[in-house]
Amino acid sequence: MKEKAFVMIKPDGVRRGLIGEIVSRFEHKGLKLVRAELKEISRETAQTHYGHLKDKPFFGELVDYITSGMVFAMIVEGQSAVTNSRSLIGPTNPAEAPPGTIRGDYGLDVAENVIHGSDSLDNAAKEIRLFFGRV
Ligand code: RTP
Repeated sequence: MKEKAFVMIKPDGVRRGLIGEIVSRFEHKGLKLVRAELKEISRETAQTHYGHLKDKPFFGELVDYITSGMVFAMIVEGQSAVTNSRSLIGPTNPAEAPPGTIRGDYGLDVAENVIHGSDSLDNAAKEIRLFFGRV
């Protein structure tokens, strides 16, 4: 089934020059980049995006990190785009992410873990609206 997923290369990934490498992994998999923007996000957007984590002790640091530089926000489209994006990305903690996944190959730190991908179709729709407005 053709779906749209929201994917975002976080500021550490952008700073380290990983945009091209990461986009090509999605393209090689067969997911199509249908919208993309390099931008800074406001603290308000970051707080909304990570609202489900607002009671965590690391919430303040997470908002600082995600607003610390440009992010590369993307909409990828294709068959089971949400599930397929998550499997390309790998588990939250790069230490547990297998080699071959983006976090497994490019991350070391559970907080600064290079990339975000929506975890459900519902959240994908919400995140696309939050970052791109109506598309
Ligand atoms: P994301 O939303 O960024 O794709 O990550 P996720 O679903 O794999 O993980 P989630 O539990 O929603 O956590 C969101 C982001 O918070 C940061 N984090 N820091 N310091 C910590 O222990 C910690 N745990 C999570 C990571 O940047 C994680 O991706």
